[in-house]
Amino acid sequence: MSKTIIVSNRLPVKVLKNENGELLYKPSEGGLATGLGSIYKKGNNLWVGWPGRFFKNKDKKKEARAKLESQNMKPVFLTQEEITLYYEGFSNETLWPNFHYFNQYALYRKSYWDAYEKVNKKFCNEILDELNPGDRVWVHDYQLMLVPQMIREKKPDVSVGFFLHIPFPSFEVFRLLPWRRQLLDGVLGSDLIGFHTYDDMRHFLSAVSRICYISNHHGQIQKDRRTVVTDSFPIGIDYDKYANQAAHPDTLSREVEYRTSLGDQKLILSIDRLDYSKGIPARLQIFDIFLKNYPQYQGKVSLMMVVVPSRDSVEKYKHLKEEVDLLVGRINGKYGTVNWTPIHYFYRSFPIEDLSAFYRMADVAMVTPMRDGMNLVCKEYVASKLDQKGVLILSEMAGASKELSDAIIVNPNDKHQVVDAIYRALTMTEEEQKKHISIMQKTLKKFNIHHWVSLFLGKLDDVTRKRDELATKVVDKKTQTSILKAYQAKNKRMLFLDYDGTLVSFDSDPQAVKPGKELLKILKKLSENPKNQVVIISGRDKTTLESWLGHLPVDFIAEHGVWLKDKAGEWYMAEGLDNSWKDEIRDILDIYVNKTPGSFIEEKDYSLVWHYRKVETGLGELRAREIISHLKYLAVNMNLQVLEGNKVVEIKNIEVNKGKAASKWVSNYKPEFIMALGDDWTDEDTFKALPDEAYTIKVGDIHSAAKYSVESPEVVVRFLSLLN
Ligand code: GDG
Repeated sequence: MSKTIIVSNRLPVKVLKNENGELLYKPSEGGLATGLGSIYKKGNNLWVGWPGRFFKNKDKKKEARAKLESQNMKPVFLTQEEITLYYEGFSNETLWPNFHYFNQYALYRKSYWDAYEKVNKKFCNEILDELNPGDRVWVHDYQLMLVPQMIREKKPDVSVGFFLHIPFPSFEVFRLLPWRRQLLDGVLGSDLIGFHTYDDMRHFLSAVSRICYISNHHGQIQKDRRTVVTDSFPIGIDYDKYANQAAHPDTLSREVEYRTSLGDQKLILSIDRLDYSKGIPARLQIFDIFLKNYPQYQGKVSLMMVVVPSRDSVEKYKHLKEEVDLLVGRINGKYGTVNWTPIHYFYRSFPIEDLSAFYRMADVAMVTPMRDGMNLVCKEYVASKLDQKGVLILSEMAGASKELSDAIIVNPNDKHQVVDAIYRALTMTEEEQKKHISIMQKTLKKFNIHHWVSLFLGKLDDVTRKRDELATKVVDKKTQTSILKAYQAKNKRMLFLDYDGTLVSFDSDPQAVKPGKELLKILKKLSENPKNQVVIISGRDKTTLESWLGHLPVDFIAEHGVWLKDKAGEWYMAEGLDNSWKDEIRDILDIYVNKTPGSFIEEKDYSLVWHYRKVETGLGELRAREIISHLKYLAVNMNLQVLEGNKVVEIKNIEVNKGKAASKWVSNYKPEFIMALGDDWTDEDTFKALPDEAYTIKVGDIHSAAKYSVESPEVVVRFLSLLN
């Protein structure tokens, strides 16, 4: 039976040791562990990750492995050095600051990168040991970006999903990373890549287009003849867990206890892990300004600030801690009285019962990170408001702001805006509070963590199913034999062969791809066979085709069907063509050439082509859209077609089309066996125009109207050499 393997840096359980030296297994309370719990605990499914502890003692290691494996977890044991370089180093001192737009903190160290690659490989090897055909793997987060491609190389047929829990930065920031290409290639080994927001996905696609030179179509990327799908899946929380916890007697008694000691004060809550991305110092400065600008609230409102220790061995985090300590001390010293402490500051974590009591008590939650992939605290706050009284102030830089538009959305850099937001929150009527909280609760209840898991895995299954359907198109040994058999069984055969990209590979110099000896030998043998009629069907001009292949007994369809020639006859032009439109269209294209450096017009007998291969990425595409919309109505009236190709826009007579020409050949000669090979969008016309029984074969991309697909011109040539 096929299985699902979840992969993340950490297992959902932490291995600890008590005073007696016995191992303890502490489950994680995180949302991800809950959401994926229903998956990895089932059947022979598995969670692969680091158990959070270094093992020197072999027996203890063995013991931990056995215990974890009995609970469907497979540990990846890492050394102290690996954790220092791969996790604290590359993950948290290179990727984390870059992805959160704190590039000034990013360290580019080769030793970090080497360890990152090595540990990713280690994870991959552990996964490969468990993988069978038909299994699916779901890799999580920035620590493991190379794993998808490493798996793909060894097991091309498994289904791999990747989810990024932190933001994906804009291209201008991402490009700063020395290993940007390797990171993208690593993730592109996936079938499905998920992000929290559409903006993250957009940034990723832009980086792929600019760094790997692969464009996308509606978020789908074609890579190595595979489709990689990207989409946005905003993560949710375990809604019921937080709602139930808020109703639990333990929570209520803690709330009463804390409320009594706080007295009759309004409470603003702030909870974060210690991190510069969370904007903690700015939040303190904002509270300072608030108390100064709204002195009537001095003695009436307190900020309860929970900062959970994190990464405190890293220098930046130590400095941040000192900065926060200093600011808290300064503000409390400045405004505090015997009866009132402005900031209740806790540098530690709390059990969920306390956390839930804080959520219940807080009149306002201030979630103002400078950058956050999603942020779950704000969602947990909303879910805990059983009486729907409370106000959420939420940074627009948190992924959650895209869903929770009923919060007071602020820019955390605009301190005065946030100060006013606090005032607005403290003076908001209960009726308004309830209105906003209830709308947000409805969203969070529906889009909970279970919904997220099933959306992602459902989509991964869909994507893999489509991939497998397409894979049946690939000409394997069996298909090849059946095509050869059909070919040999008939005496009147017609073979349509496109030239560039089909018989020969592309070259930036179009004249450099003259047919070589080998290809000419194969074409000679094919065309001299009296049972065959070979038709070269190309967009190239007739002069070049004639000079390269004119000595062979082949037919020609040149310039996409403008010029035609039977093997024994002379060149003639397709009927009903007209050139009078060219001047007017050329004038329009000139406007775009003048405002787009690097673009140029190519003039063919019956078409005009605007090329933008050398134009800045993005600008060329924008101008192409502009040209297409400019010509939309004009083209119809002038009986022209506007076609978009690979970095070109081609305008030509509606009558000119490879498909029309191919149909004409078929109806004139009535072959018993038809085969057509082509690689680009102009060949799609041929594939569509030919009768159902024709063998149509697309070279390169697998998405096509053709019935079959082969990888490259080399494969085509090998295949043609088998036809006799
Ligand atoms: C990433 C992304 C994205 C906090 N203090 C205590 C405590 N917590 C819990 C909260 C919440 C979790 O920690 C923090 O969640 P975040 O979403 O803020 O951030 P991360 O999980 O660190 O990181 C983030 C997330 O992945 C999911 O994709 O949202 O943007 O950075 O659940 O409740 N829990 C307990 N005591 C505390 O003192 N028990």
